Amino acid sequence: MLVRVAFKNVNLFKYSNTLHFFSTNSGYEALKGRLEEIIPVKKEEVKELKSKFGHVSLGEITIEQAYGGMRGVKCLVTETSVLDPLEGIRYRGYSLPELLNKLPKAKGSAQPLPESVFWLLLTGEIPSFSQAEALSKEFASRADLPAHIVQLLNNIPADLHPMSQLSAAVTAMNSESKFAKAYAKGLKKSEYWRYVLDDSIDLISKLPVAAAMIYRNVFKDGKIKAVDYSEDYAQNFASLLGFDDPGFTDMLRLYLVIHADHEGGNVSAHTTHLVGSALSDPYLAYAAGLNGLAGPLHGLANQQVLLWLEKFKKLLGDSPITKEKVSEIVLKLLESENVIPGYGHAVLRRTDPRYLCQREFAQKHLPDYSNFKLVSILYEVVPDILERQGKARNPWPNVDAHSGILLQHYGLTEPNFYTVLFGVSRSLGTLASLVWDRALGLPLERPKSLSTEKLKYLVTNS
Ligand code: CMX
Repeated sequence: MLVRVAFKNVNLFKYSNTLHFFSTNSGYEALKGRLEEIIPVKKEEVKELKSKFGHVSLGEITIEQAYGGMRGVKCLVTETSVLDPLEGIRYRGYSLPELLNKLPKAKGSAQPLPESVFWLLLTGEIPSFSQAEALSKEFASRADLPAHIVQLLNNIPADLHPMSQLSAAVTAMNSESKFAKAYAKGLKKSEYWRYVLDDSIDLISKLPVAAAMIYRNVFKDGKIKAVDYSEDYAQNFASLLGFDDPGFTDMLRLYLVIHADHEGGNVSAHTTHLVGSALSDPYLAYAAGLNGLAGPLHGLANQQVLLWLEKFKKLLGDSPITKEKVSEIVLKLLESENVIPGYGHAVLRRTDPRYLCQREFAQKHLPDYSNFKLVSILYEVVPDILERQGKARNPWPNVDAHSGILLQHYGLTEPNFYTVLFGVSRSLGTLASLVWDRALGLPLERPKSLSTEKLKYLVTNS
């Protein structure tokens, strides 16, 4: 039976019989089953590590670090990925080039299925194609938004930033939290992770629909297609946004894979972990993470890069692009702007491999695109300038220096939507970590703070 749910500006269709079929099917059961085997083993490992080596110091913390954003302070445990300053991110031990090679690919595509990243981050294992495909179906089957979220997104001011709209929608989705409901009734601590997993899968499933509604409402005609239960996550996301070019979908797959996780200390991951530690449900925890991602020094940098490139082009005018001219304009912009967006990183000390994956994609699919040529010449010029300026510890480009121009090439030309795409992808890593936080029974996070007065007292009395 075809049930048509009509909302202001939106047409959502759902096949109730298909929904029933997939709700008993089981990307979810398969993933939960595997975690039921893995979690007790890991818990034992952690118990032994703590009992034998719990006293081992991970290093001193200096006053400089306390004032300096806690750079380099090793005080968090995140199972899903580890970031090396020189080598870049490894998801469960795999570098990005390894992952692009090993993860199951979408049918007829050279790019991996982002759903396989969720499986990997949760279990530490590369899933088979059929395991990833079961997750595609699971995500599609849970994609419908509750009516009050549709209403909220249709009534929210269209000029509110898309990230604020997404964060508001995710916060309000906590009406659906199975964790919050079970907790209110009384839930054993050892059971927390199951509900957090269930909520996380629901949220990951619904994010593309919420994001696409925001895109279609703010920038297009407010109409949105139906989710296709036979398609994978990125294919559905692309068509909900209104793109039918297979090149766009492939680029989106790459985008969703490389933005998914960046260990635990970055603002979005750390915030999700911190808020989740208060046993706020996954919706509330991830909405907090999204609010952090919306800052210009973090995820919003992908929007800022495009705005910066526009200013650059205005100053360039009709002049030919030479290294000398590019240098001159970059220096001029540095005088008026605090930072060159897309360059530098709090941990990385070389070019971000996420940048390099996108560069490789562009070299293959859009080598003659003018914006790609511009980004490439900036890559030759900006690091020298930042090095000569002598402030930035890392003069090399990060992920955000490249992503916007890929989106521009395929026709997604609205920069203030870019961080929303980052927000959909980052859910895969932060929510996988949240499941592990609860599986390992990590407590409320509550570090100690000191005042300047207290620090002065400590140094003069030590
Ligand atoms: N352009 C100009 N100056 C820069 C710079 C850049 N791209 N990156 C760092 N600096 C400056 C800092 O502003 C700081 O200056 P002050 O001492 O005057 O405050 C100095 O160099 C030292 O900073 P740092 O130790 O190298 O960098 P941090 O660890 O403090 O910050 C980051 C890292 C990413 C916030 C910073 O490099 C930056 O602002 N980059 C531009 C914004 C950006 O691309 N953010 C996205 C990061 C990736 C992501 O999370 O999505």
